[in-house]
Amino acid sequence: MYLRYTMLNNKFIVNETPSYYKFVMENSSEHHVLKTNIKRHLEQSLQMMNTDKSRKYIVYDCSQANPGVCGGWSDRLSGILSTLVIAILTKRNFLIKHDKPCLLGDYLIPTNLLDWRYNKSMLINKTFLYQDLSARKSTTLRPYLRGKLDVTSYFKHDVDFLRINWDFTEEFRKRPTIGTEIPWMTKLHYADIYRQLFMSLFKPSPLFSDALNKFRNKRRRPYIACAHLRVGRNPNMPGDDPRSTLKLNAVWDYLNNLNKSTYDFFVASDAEHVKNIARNRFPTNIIDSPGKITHIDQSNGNDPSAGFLKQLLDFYTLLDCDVLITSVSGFSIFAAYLRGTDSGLYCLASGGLLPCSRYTINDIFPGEFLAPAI
Ligand SMILES: Nc1nc2c(ncn2[C@@H]2O[C@H](COP(=O)(O)OP(=O)(O)O)[C@@H](O)[C@H]2O)c(=O)[nH]1
Ligand SMILES: [Mg+2]
Repeated sequence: MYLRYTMLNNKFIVNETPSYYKFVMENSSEHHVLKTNIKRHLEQSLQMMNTDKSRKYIVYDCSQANPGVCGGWSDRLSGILSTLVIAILTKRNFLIKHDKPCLLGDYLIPTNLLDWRYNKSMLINKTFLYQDLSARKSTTLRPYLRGKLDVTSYFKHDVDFLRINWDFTEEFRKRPTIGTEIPWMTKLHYADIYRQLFMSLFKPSPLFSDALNKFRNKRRRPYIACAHLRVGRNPNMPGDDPRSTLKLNAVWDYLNNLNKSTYDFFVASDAEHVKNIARNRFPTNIIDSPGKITHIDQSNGNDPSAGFLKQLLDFYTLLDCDVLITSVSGFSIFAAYLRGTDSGLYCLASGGLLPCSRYTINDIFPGEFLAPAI
């Protein structure tokens, strides 16, 4: 994540970036002790599940077999975290069943910490139930999550499939026993939880690595400045909610002031017209990912798998940028979290462009990105 590709004699070589040094500095302080602890605790939680012989399962479900929305990429990552924590609390194995719109495992595969892949043969001779707990459908579950009622009694089947698109961290933190059940949950900011979670669960599949490398080979300059500009309802996403207008000129002015012989530009967006403006303004600096912009929950006539791949390429690219401009979106917020550094991070707020941090981004972009306010 902290490697940079530089052109030398027409070949790309890999260097360490300024953000790498920032990373080393951040990791050489008290920060490091805390983060090492998180990593250890999270790994312990995952390994404990690996050795659990109860043969009972909690499965994050975003599958075509069951009804209900999964939401976009950040909704899914929130749901995966909440479901994983429920599995830890109920001492069950954790799995992911994701084939909407395509198999997650085609693009992201497990690390050696936890094999989360679901296989339907595990249902033989088992009782199972699917529950849609997305959107506002989790009211009954919540007292169990916050420890008012015994959470193990809520899940009565050998295999419980859950569709969740919220982060329930605030509920889990209300459990009087959470300090011993899941110590890392009590201490960390969302940014650190999600970064550790993502790195512990996922790595690119060979297919996705190839796609990432092809895309990275488009790089021509040593630095890359990126923006994620989420517009909301637009011809690419007709089913989406409308959002307030972005101050795009602030972004173009910022990019225009960078040294164009040393920076590539990458503008990710849910709206083609925004990308077109960027292409027209910076025709020689822009690089782009292949495929049509597609919401992963509403394909709008596009090839859903190609749309899923494009959004994942866009997301991974945002994690590697020397400059990252974010906008009001879970997609942006998660990119800021997982990037693991605040170096070159900006938030396109209602008043314009602000330097920001992965620890303040939720305050700058208020809204129900992780959990509902109720
Ligand atoms: N390819 C692509 N898709 C995007 C981009 N921004 C949003 N999307 C699509 O919109 C979905 C919604 O994203 P989500 O993470 O839920 O963020 P939010 O709805 O903006 O809070 C993503 O999963 C993508 O399918 C983008 O920059 N590139
Ligand atoms: Mg969303």
